[in-house]
Amino acid sequence: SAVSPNTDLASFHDHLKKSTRVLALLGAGLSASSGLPTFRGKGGLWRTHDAMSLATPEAFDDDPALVWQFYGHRRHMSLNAQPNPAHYALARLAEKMPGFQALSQNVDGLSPRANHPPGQLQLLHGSLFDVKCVDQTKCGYIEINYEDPLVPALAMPTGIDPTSDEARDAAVKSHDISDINTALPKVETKDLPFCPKCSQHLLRPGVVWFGEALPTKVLDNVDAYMRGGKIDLIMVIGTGAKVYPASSFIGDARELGAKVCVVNMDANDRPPGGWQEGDWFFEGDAAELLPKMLE
Ligand code: BJW
Repeated sequence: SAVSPNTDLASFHDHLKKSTRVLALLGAGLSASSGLPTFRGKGGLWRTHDAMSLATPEAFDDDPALVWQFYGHRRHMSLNAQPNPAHYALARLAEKMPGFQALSQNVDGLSPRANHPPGQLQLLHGSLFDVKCVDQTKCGYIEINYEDPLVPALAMPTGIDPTSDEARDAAVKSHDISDINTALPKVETKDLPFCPKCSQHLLRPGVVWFGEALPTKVLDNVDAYMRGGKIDLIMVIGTGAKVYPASSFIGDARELGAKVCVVNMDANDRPPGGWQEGDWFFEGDAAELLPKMLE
């Protein structure tokens, strides 16, 4: 489009100062400088494992061991990562501004660990540390669990990241190039975590997979916020904004009057529908930019 975004920090500060109702849509780029890979970025998480092949209920039905190894690895990396200055800056904004809500697509637990007030943080895609029975209709068991490994079988004995270059090189070296999972130890279904309540079904990560609905309570909270009147600003931070329904909240906020401010390493990652008059774009690492933007 002919519209190009504003890149001037002073005008953003002026607008933020006048704002009382502000949203932030958060994505994997927020946690990138904490050392957690993004989904679709360079060297991304799913370079050797296709997103669609692991983050779906069908994948879990087909090969629960592979999917649990993937999530066991993600839990391990997240627990060993630290919140960065952007997580803390957003948590401080929430403390200062009661009308600020962060809508996070991240499941890594870093915003909660930066003491972001829980009432002002909606975890759209759940959490790696919620663990639940696959049968949420009859059984309904759910627990919060930070054990690492969750069960002994999910310990990675070699310490090799199954999605790493190292693992890929090992697979290539073993001439088993067709099977990039070579570096993964074989895990039997019986050694995976089972539900302690019904003793019948496997436990699964409490995240939202493709084709699944977002948590009802979270969607209700977002709805209630959107019904609360005019919105001054939505910040779109470190997300490709390609995954529905999270991405649709940007347009919803625009319709309620919000100006859009994108913070991203990649200038090609525009908001859905493109730039509009009055948008801001700040290019770079969220961990460096957010503290300056929100101070
Ligand atoms: C930096 C940075 C730095 C890097 N600083 N920036 C066709 C059309 C439209 C929709 C659909 C369709 N086909 C299917 C759908 C629906 C589907 C969907 O949207 N698919 C699209 C891919 C097309 N959506 C769903 O299925 C959703 N459910 C649903 O629709 O339900 C309907 C329903 C209703 C009622 C009953 C039943 C069903 C569910 C979506 C769930 C998404 N889940 C995942 C996995 C979560 C668990 C896990 O973590 O494994 O969520 S997918 C994955 O994508 C994850 C992320 O939260 C999400 C978003 O990714 P994100 O955060 O944007 O990451 P990246 O990597 O894409 O981007 C990183 C960005 O950061 C980049 O821009 C970088 O440049 C930037 N960056 N370093 C600043 N330092």
